[in-house]
Amino acid sequence: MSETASVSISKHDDPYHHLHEESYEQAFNHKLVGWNDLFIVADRHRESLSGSFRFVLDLHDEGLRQEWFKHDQTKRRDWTVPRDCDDMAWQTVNVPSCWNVLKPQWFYFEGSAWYSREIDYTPHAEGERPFIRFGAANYEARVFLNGMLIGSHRGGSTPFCIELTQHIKHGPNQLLVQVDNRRKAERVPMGHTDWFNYGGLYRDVDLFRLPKVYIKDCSIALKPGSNGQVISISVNLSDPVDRIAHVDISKLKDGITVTIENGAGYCEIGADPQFWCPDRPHLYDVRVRIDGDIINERIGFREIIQQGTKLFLNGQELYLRGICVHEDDTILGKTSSEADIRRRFAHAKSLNANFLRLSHYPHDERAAQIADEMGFLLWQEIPVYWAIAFDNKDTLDDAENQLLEMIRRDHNRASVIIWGIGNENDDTNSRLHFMKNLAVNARKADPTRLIGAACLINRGEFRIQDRLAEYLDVIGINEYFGWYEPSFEGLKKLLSNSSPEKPVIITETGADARAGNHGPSHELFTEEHQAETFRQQLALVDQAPYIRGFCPWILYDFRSERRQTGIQKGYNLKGLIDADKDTKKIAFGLIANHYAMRAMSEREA
Ligand code: GCB
Repeated sequence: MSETASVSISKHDDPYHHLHEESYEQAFNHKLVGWNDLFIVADRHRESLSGSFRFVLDLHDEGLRQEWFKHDQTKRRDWTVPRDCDDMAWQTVNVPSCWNVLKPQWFYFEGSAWYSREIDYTPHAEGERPFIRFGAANYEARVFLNGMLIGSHRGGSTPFCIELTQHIKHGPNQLLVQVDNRRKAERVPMGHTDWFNYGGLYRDVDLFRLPKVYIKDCSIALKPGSNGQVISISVNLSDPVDRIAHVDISKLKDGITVTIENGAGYCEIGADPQFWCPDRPHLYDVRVRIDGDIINERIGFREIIQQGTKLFLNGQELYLRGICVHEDDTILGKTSSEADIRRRFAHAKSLNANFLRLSHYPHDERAAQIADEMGFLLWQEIPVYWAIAFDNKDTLDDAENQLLEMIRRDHNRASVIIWGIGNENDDTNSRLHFMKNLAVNARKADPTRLIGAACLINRGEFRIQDRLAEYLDVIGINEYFGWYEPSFEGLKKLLSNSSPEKPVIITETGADARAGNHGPSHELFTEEHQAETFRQQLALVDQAPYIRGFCPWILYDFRSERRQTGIQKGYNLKGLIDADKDTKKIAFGLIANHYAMRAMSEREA
């Protein structure tokens, strides 16, 4: 029996119902879209839906509680009942963007916000299937079209697609998107990170018109273990139909046919492609065609393998001269312009690096495309960062989905050689189970790349030791000797106590320095101290033959609310370059010289 003594009245007729309903969110936790809803974008024509949106912050989730998305467009003077939402009166913002950097009073906002715009739709072809694709929304998004929830998504850095065919009408359609960037204990990442929690639709939004049966995914790569002589091609269609796919790899092999049965086809062909590598990033134009659909990709053929403690690229021993980078900008926040991405790679080039760790979440998809063109090797990762609810099945599903979305998005990019499945996670049983699952799934989804994680060391015994290593191809180590642990004695012990069976990359090391702050090399936060830390690090690390890569933390200073001293002022200052993305610190030159010498001695060897 109800505890409230009121007459029974349907919630739809009760104007006060939402005031007392605390489980309102449940109604919106379905229609989850994920990795299997993504389609290959390649060079497909996209109609941009980015640009001007109406926007409002929604601190109390009134939009969900009161179902704002059901409102029609009636003007205020014609309302018959009062409303708390009038999207025609909201402010206008430009998408993509992070709301935090649009207005000073929005800087710290963590919660729900709503985006609204019209989509004017007229079909171009009979039977076309329209899709909306979001480059990313941090963290959770719920998409409503014409008053109905049509899809929701979790995960702040991967794309998602929703088919509109059943929901869109000819003429104007009302699109509303709720984006929620609240940090939650069961999410990936959870509450505690060393980067800023930007919110919003911060990557592009596009409309795609796909044919009735379309190429959903297609992967073209050297077959592992074939000595670079076999190319494997798999094609998956949107529907379980039989077709023939025609594949042309320009200047290599034309007229390849792939028989597709029940929506899936696979073939292997003998070939002798020119390899893709950082010095000669050769890309082939590849065309894949079925009756009614066609895509063009640019593919580099390369083989990355791990053998014992060594890495080989196209049969050549490989050392990774790396640098880590975040997506962070004083003006744009987490939104990356193409110019910004190109500047990162240009700085990496002048550092004489051949490798970037795109930390700590999947970066803008143009990063891997540009790395393919410019010849950089990449580590891409998902934000399984520090503490995660490792024993929560729902959290594992979320992490797995983000991993598979990242792989789906970028598996044709030659530059990506390592999928990172986590960063500095405590070696507990539940974490082992969780991350072992991720490793197994990543390998199954993509056998052409290595699996890595940035691990912690055994602090008690100063040894490289993590039970997860058994499931990895590459062991990343984050160590901060010279900074959080001022003495280098621990690093000496660590290096001599360890005899890993797999290659180790120093996935992070560094020290904070404020650009322009000079002083003696023992004084913390000076450029001299940072440079000296790297000098001593490199001198020690270079002696360990199993260390096959070095990745300073980090290219640019970046926003982090954890950093609140008078010198940090909300910034992590471990960049080799200031947050202005221009002013180089002393350490930049030191590492650039070191990498140049290393590259030269490798060429001479
Ligand atoms: C780490 C984390 C990274 C931090 C860095 C630091 O180990 O992986 O996200 O920003 O240390 O500066 O402390």
